[in-house]
Amino acid sequence: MFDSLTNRLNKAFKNIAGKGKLSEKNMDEMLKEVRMSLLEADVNYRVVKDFIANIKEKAMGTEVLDALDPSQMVVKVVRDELVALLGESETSIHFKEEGITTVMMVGLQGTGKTTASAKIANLLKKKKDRNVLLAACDVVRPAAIEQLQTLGQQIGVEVYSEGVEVDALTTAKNAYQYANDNGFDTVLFDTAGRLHIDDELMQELENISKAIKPDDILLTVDAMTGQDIINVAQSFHERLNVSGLVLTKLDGDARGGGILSVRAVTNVPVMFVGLGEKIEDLDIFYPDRMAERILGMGDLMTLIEQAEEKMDKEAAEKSAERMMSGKFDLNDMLIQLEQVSKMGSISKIMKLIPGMNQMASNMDELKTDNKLKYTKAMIQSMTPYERENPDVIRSGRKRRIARGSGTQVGDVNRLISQFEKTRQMMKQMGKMQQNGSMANMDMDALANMQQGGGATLPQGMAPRKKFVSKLKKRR
Ligand SMILES: Nc1nc2c(ncn2[C@@H]2O[C@H](COP(=O)(O)OP(=O)(O)OP(=O)(O)O)[C@@H](O)[C@H]2O)c(=O)[nH]1
Ligand SMILES: [Mg+2]
Repeated sequence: MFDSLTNRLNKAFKNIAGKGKLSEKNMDEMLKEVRMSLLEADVNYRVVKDFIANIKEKAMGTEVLDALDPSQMVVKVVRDELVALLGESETSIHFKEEGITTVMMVGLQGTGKTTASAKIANLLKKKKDRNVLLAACDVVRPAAIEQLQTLGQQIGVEVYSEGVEVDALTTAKNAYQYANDNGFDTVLFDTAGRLHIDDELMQELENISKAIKPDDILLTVDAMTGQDIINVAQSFHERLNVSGLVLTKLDGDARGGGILSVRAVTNVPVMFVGLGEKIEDLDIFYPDRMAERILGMGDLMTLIEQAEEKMDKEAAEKSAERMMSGKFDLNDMLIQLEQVSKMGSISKIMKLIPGMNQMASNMDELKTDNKLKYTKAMIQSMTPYERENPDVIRSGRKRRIARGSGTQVGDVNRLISQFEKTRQMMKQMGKMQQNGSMANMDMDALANMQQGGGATLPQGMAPRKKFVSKLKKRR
C-alpha cells in the first residue's frame, strides 16, 4: 500500500537529514519533493497546494529552525499535517443511547456496500457487543439478497429480507419493525447500487433515509477510482448528508490519492477502510496511524491489535508463563511460530514495525515465509520426547530430523542454537520480571531474536508428511 509515496517521501526527508540548521533553500527543495510525491500519488492538486503552504508556514517557524535536529522536526510537522488532512481523530458510528441504532449503506455499484455491511456488522457484534440485524434492501440485483444472506450466515448475524417482490422502502421499514419486536439494538441497511449517480437511485435512498432517519449514512467508495472519489462523495453528500465514508479496496490502491484528498475536499470523515475481500479485512480508520504508515514510521498500535486478535490468547498466555519460568521447550517455540504464521507473512508484519519498513521491502518475502515453514517442519519432525528435551538431540537424531523436514543438519544445528539463545533470553526476562530490572538483559540474544534466527533453507523442498506421522510412535 502506497509504497512509492512512502519511498519518495522518505527520500525527501533524507535529503535534509543531518543538515544541521536548515536554510530556506534546503526547505524549499524538500517541500518540492513532497509536493511532487503527493501529485504523483494522485492527490488533488488544491489539497496539495494547501498542504504544502501549511507545512511551509509551520516549518519556517523558529520552533523548527532552532531545534536541535531540524529535519526531525520537519518530519513531525509533515506528520501532524498529514493527520490533520486525514481527519485528526477517528470517527465512530453514532450509537443511540437508547433504542435502535440504524446505519444505512449507500454507494455506486460494486464499490463494496454489501461486503462492508457484513464486515461492519461483524465488527460491531464482536468488538462492541451489539445485537445486529442486517436488512437486505437491494431488491434491484437479483443475487444481492442471497449474497447478504451468505455473508450473514458466515458471521452469525440474522438477515431480514422480503424477497425482490417487495420494494426497498417497505423492506427497510419492516426490517426496523422486526428489529424492534425482536430485541435488536442495531440495524444495517444494505441498499442497491447504480453504475452512475442517477435520480432514481437518489430518490429511493432519500425515501429510505426519510423513513428510518438513520443515525449514520455510510458511503462506500472504491479507493482504486482515485480522485473520482471526490465527485462521487460530493454528489451523494449533497443529497443524503453522508456521515461517514468507507474506503474500500485499499489493498489494491497503490497510490493513495483518494484517501488523502477525500476528507479535505468533502469534509466527510473516513470511518472504515476495506483491505481485502475477507470479513476480517476491515479496519477502523485512525488518521494518525494512517499518516505514520504513509510516512513509513510503521504502525505499532495496529500491529499490537492484530497480534492480540489473531493469537490464540490462552495458548499464548500459558506458553508465556512457561517461558518466563524457564520451562521453554521446542513445543513452546512451535506454538510461537504458529502464532506468527497466523498473523500473516513476516514481511507484512515487519512493515508495521517502526524502522523495519525499508528492510521489509528489500526482503524476499517468500524466503522468509519459507524459513518459518521449514523451522516448523523441523520441530514437527522431532519426536514429542525430543521436543520436550532438546538436549537429547545429537548427531543421529539431527540427521533424521533433517531428512524428515527436507533440510540439512546445519539447519537443525542453527535451529537448536537459536532455541538455546531464546531459552536463555526467556530465563533472563523471567528474572527481569521478578526483580523489575532491564540491567541483566543479554542484548546479543535479544538482537538475535529480533533478527529471527533459525534455518537458512534450501528452496523447493517440502517437509515429508509420511515421515512426521511415523514419529509419533518413536520416543
Ligand atoms: N480487494 C478487495 N475487494 C473488495 C473489498 N470490498 C469489497 N470487495 C469486492 O468487491 C466486489 C463487490 O463488492 P460488493 O460488496 O458486492 O459491492 P456492492 O457495492 O454491494 O455491489 P452492488 O450491490 O452490485 O452495488 C466483491 O467481489 C467484493 O469481494 C476490499 O476492501 N478489497
Ligand atoms: Mg451489494
